[in-house]
Amino acid sequence: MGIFSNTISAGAGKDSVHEVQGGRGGDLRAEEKRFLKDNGFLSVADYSTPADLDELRGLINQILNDHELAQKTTVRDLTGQDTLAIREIVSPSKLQPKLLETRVYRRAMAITEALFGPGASLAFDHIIDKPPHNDKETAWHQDSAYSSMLSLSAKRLHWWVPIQDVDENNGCMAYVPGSHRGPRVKHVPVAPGAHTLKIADTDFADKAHYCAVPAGAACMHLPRTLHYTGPNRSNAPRVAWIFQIVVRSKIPQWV
Ligand SMILES: O=C(O)CCC(=O)C(=O)O
Repeated sequence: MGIFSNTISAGAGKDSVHEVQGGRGGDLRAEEKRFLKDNGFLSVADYSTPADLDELRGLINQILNDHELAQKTTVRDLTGQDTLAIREIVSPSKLQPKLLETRVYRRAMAITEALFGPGASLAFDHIIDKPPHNDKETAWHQDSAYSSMLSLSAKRLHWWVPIQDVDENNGCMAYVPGSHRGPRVKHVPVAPGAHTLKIADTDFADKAHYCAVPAGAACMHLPRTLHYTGPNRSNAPRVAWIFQIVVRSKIPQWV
């Protein structure tokens, strides 16, 4: 795959190669790759151009404003209660396939293929919406806790793209550096009968690195990286589109 500084090439497992002009290229810089490999996460502040962000925001807001959303896809509360304090909208790209044509997504495909090789595809996506003045946290967890397949198919990169600025006050991503190299930790449901999992013993939390980033930035992590987002104490919703990209392989590889 050809990667040029101002051009994205993302074959995405198809024969055709899409190209997008503008913005940063379709590959990480050498120091970013090193950081991701060593720490199991990376945030890229200059990921989107203003036009890229407008494109993404428009599509996400269309979904959020759809009053019949709950009839079209699974909408659930990640707190395990029925308050929608942390609203998860499952598979938004099935509701709005144009999400997969955005420059934000195509650049992510190109970057994932540049890291792991050709044949990247979408494994899962969701939107997480934390309403304002909200004391609920997305508990510490590893994505690999949700499926042993996720540990085995380790050529995966999990992307988190906020559509507003984020910091510790409104629930930015926090990661424990180096945790991608550790074991899969024991998880328990966040509430009795809940789908969402958490790690009960969070001694490691004081080692966390909080990624305060602007709207349209990209945070990314590996399947075993320990991560968390805090409460949204701001006056505005905190919304992120999250997508997991996989290059299927029998051979695990951590980057
Ligand atoms: O947005 C959030 O609150 C949590 C996101 C998360 O846990 C993830 O992307 O795996």
